[in-house]
Amino acid sequence: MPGEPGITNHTDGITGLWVTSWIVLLLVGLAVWGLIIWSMVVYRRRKGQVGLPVQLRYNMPIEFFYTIVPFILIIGFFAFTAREQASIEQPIENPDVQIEVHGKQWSWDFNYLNEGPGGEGVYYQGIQAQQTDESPFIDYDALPTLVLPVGQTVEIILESRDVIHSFWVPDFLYKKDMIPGKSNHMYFIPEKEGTYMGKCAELCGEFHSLMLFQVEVVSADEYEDYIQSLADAGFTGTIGQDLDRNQNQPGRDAPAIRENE
Ligand SMILES: [Cu+2]
Repeated sequence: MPGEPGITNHTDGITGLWVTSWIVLLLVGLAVWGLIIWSMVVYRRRKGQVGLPVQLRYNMPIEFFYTIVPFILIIGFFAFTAREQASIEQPIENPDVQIEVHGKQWSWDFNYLNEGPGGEGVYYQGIQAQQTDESPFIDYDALPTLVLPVGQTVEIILESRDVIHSFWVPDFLYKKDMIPGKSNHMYFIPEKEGTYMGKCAELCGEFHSLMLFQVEVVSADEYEDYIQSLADAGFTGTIGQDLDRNQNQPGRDAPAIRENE
């Protein structure tokens, strides 16, 4: 459902599409419901009437009308959706921040590319949500956290280490699958500082429901501090495909052959 305006540079357009579609569809619904009720009342069986009413068919003007109008509506919905999606999917050249997100049963790894000492990247390895005995039954402090700088262009590269997952931040009004052996991309500008919940949106095994994370959109300074804290903790470089469960994906080198055998 539409939330606060201006969460990312895409959310207002998506909200507009959603709200406008509902208004149009409710108007169609009101017309249809109105006509149904009207015909039920006006043409109801009256006292003393027997047999079937006059049977009518082949009213060309009406049939033409109820074929053409839905067709125009469908074309309209398609065109506006395609336009919105094309603008969302438009790659951002040279994004300010490039983050590789690996989905894994049942958590997330984040590689902040070209950051940290020497630009070799810093990384964060998440663990699956920890359950607790009391409400809210999840230890939010232990959730993997993706940190993004507000107002900067972001590219998220989506990868999977095992099965299909889906990267979903509900407040961003967009989700995309993470498929083993294939890289997917998301491009956006986070425009409002805050903490947003994220989750896996593709049933991926026993603890799919605990495959949660948080997104923290922070100021540029706080973002740099966070990157520095990862570097200080020794999480430099990136963690890549060597942790993937399947090492025989298309486009990957064949497994190394051990010598002396
Ligand atoms: Cu998953």
